[in-house]
Amino acid sequence: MTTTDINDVAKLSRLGDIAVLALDSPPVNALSARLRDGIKGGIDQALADKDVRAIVLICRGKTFVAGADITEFGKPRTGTPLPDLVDLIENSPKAVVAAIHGTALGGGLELALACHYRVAVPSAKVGLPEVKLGLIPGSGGTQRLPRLVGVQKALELITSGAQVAAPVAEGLGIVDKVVPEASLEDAAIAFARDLLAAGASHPRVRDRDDKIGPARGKPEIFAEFRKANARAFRGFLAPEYCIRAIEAAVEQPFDDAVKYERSLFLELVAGSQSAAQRHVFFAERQAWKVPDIADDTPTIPVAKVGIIGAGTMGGGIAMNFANAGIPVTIVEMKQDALDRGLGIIRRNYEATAAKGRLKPEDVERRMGLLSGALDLSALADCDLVIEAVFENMDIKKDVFGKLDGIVKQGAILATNTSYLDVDEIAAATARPDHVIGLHFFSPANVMKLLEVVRGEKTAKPVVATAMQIARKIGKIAVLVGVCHGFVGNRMLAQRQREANKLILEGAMPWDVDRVLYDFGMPMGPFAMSDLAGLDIGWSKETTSSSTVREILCEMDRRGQKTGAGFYDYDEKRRASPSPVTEKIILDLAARKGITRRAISDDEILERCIYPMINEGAKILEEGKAIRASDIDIAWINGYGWPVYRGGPMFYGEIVGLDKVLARMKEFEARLGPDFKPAALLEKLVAEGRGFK
Ligand code: 3H9
Repeated sequence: MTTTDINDVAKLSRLGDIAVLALDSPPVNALSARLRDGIKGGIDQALADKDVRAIVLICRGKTFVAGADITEFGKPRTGTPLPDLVDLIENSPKAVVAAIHGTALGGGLELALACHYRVAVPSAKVGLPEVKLGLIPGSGGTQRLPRLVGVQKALELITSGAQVAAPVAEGLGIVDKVVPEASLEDAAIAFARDLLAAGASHPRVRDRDDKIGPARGKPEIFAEFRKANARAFRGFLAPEYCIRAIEAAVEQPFDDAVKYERSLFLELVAGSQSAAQRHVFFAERQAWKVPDIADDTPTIPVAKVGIIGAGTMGGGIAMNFANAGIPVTIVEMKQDALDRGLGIIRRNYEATAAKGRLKPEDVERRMGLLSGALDLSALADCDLVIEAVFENMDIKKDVFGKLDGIVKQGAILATNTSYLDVDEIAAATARPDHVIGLHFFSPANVMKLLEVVRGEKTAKPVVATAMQIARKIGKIAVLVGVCHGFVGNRMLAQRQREANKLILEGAMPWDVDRVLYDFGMPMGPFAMSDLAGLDIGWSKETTSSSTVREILCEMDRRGQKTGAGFYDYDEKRRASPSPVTEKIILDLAARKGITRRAISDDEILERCIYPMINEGAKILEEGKAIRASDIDIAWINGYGWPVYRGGPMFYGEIVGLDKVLARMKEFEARLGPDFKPAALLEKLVAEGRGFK
């Protein structure tokens, strides 16, 4: 065997008449310029070697090529373009076999689809996840995949970015052969030898028409797909571009359609949506990293969890742990509340099972991990106890004081408070270093975000354990500091305040909601309040008819649950603007001496969003979040901020921090100190910098 280093990431070996081009660029063999050059050099050399009759393309390390190198996007392009490489391989007169392990994703799968054959180990996965980065596959993926799997399947796979396991990929025709896990290279070489021995041709995917031909001249296939997915695709450019490129695969000659695909890709890669989604990709990975906590910080094994409170929150939290196979004891004060809570959890699981997303035996297994108790003493041997009781400082302090005396030393005591001072709660115990906030978002079994609230005295192993357990239960954790409402709710309060002011100054709730919905939020603040219930925190005894919400509650318009709130609801819970609310608003504005005026959509948006960005800047200057991108991750995963706008802080940068600051100053002059710019915002603008 002879081996040549093509460059530092590509090696070419020859075993008889088979050349093996091995790529080794950790961590994921992303197609950097160096790797692309290495592949080109290797293929050229193998083609020039008259003794080579077939080529195997394989990767070292944990995975086949996981895609283009995302860090190169948005920078000047260097090295061999991927489309050229793909053409070189597909048109190679010697058969090229891709040997896949790990994940062949994006440009990695495109490379493999240009090969004449693909073999993969059973654990391998393939997919075109570009859409998740606001892109479409840019090197023939939208052209070749439909030729192998058909139009419908290609639409599904490419617009979802889903990964397919090798055995399924074999059934779909993406992979030619699944080979034993432990012997990929040998099996790929044997596969190539068999091809040569059989004198097999080496087909090009581009020449196939059997799977796409039937869809030709049938625009309804694409129209129906768009319609069926309109909700999921709302606001995103990339899924629509994927559909157009696949339609081109069906309707246009290959070379024209590839050019079209490329033009769509280049447009998207230069646009703000993809920049936002790429930002989110890296931000999600960054959020796990805590600068002052080393990777080797010891963690506390969490084998058993206690939860106090079997209400909606406590029940949802418990499900996360049961889902991850961790036993949970739930403590409630009364048997009927406990039974109700456990009953709701069971119904939740059964509903999931009814949709086919959970096996009946898994329902039982998970329920079997949950036990109930009426006394805190049942929590003595838990490693982590999470309190999810009523949001009241005195109650929480009382609970923590008791827990401290009951739960074994070394265990973590966590509060699910959404606003309260974690340090004050910690001070009710003799182990403040083992107290932390774990702020779940409702519904806690569904929402991805977990704000991990680090108290002044929280020990590093406790923080490290919280981050680790968050990952284990499938959450995206953001580490935050103690302040009122932490990161998410503290910023939300800014938006809420402005929304309430706007409706008195001249807008209507449905105007504000429409603007924020069109911006990409799942719903506006008033629709959201109606859904949550307007009477949260409201009381008959203290109400004073001084806000629209109070007056609505006084009239028993408490939101969706009473059939009316800011909106009127029909029997199917469909909302319509309410003349009653309109009158309440007009009367209250008059009573407060406010002269109403026409308010533009732009003003609504800026007034709701810019103070949030400003508050985010204050959070950063106070050190309550580690980095701006963590704030973005919190808003995307906890509040449905549209991922294609990258989170509030990224959005501020897209708008231009100078513009945000200028508007804040205008609003401050006109509307008062609610708009006082954060010192950090002033500083960054003065220095011409962004949040990074
Ligand atoms: C594309 O291919 C476009 C083409 O169609 C057209 C081109 C013309 N680039 O996730 P992990 C880093 S678009 C650069 O923690 P895992 C990642 O940031 C691309 N870096 O590991 C992290 O760095 P750090 C289509 C990348 O085992 C480290 O690798 N492909 C890339 O949990 C480990 O990552 C995709 O969208 C990349 N492409 O999961 C696939 N990928 O350690 C994106 C990863 O410094 N990647 N890094 O934080 C993934 O989905 C996962 O990383 C993967 C591994 C499943 C591969």
